[in-house]
Amino acid sequence: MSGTALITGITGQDGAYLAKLLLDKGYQVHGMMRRSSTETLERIADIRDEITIHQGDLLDQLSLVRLLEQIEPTEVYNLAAQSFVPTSWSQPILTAETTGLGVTRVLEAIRQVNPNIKMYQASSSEMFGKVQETPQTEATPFYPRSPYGVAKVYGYWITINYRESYNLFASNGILFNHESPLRGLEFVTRKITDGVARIKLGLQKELLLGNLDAKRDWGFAGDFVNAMWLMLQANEPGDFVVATGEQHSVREFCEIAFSTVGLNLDDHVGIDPRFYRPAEVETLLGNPAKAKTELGWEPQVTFEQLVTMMVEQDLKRVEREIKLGN
Ligand code: NAP
Ligand code: G4F
Repeated sequence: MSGTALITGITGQDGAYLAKLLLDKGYQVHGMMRRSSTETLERIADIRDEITIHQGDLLDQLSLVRLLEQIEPTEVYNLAAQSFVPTSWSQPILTAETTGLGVTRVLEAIRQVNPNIKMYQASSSEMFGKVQETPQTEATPFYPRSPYGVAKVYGYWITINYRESYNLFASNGILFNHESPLRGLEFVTRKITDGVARIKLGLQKELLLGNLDAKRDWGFAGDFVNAMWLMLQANEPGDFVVATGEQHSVREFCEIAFSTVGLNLDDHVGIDPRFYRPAEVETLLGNPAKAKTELGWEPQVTFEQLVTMMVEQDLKRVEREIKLGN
């Protein structure tokens, strides 16, 4: 029997993929979005009529309590966050309030309104930061390297604390980087595929990036949201690494992206130190063995398929924009 789900952060990349997945499974899907003076529903435009959108904010406790009372969800997916690592240095307090304390606000609202609601917390591989072992598992100690990473460590532990203190069904997904054509343009993968499309179609000549040697375990967002759902269907709550188990550098991502359209990265990529970070996470590689064994989860899309999919979608979008004169 399907249930009623509330997704915070429904306007984001993962919110869009998760909403589609839950609709396919027969859920009633509700999304929370913060008030904005401009429209932010672009990623969920195609399912807008099948979901219910409510205004609320992770910074506002009462809005969360009211939503839970009104919607009566069986599952809450807390995806909302200030999620861009560089912004966490320029706005560390906001990041702590949203990405860190926001988790407590959701947990408190659940505890107060209905402690039987199951909760998914969007924890992150950024918590491993300056990695203490490779590959990273659920047992690897954290060493966050940004205000974002520190806020996510807080969110992780407060989720476990509410699970242990109040017996809530609350699970952490420790998700490694996951991307898609819906990824924000400021993240490196989408910045590259958008840049490749614009260079191929003659709109720009150069793509300026930061650290090309950084390595990430990149997967496809559509695969990763399935792991979120599986965590809330398990018999017991828990904490799970969700990753592909394969690592690539930013340079390798560029190489494949440029070669997809018959271009060479050396002719177009420049380095701009403005994109270096005060403290870098040089390498991340996850071991998803627990998710595979206990949840039966495995990624479906390969790294090469992911890069190609993103380049092709950006080419189509930029071509459309050119035709429309944007
Ligand atoms: P995203 O595209 O940046 O989406 C973030 C969402 O949070 C947006 O809907 C945003 O709304 C919303 N939001 C921000 N501040 C809010 C507030 N104060 N109140 C309510 N909503 C707020 O992020 P994503 O890639 O989908 O990631 C989803 C979650 O997973 C995040 O918590 C992220 O930190 C975490 N995560 C992501 C990855 C990854 O590789 N993608 C990996 C590990 C963990 P607006 O549209 O109004 O900005
Ligand atoms: O794409 P990024 O900005 O993602 P980052 O910092 O790994 O964070 C993402 O993944 C986390 C999971 O580990 C999430 F929790 C988080 O919310 C977010 O989704 O940067 C990836 C790497 C970094 O090492 C960065 O230094 O790419 C390097 N990079 C090189 N040039 C660049 C650039 N990053 C960006 N954003 N822009 C560049 O020009």
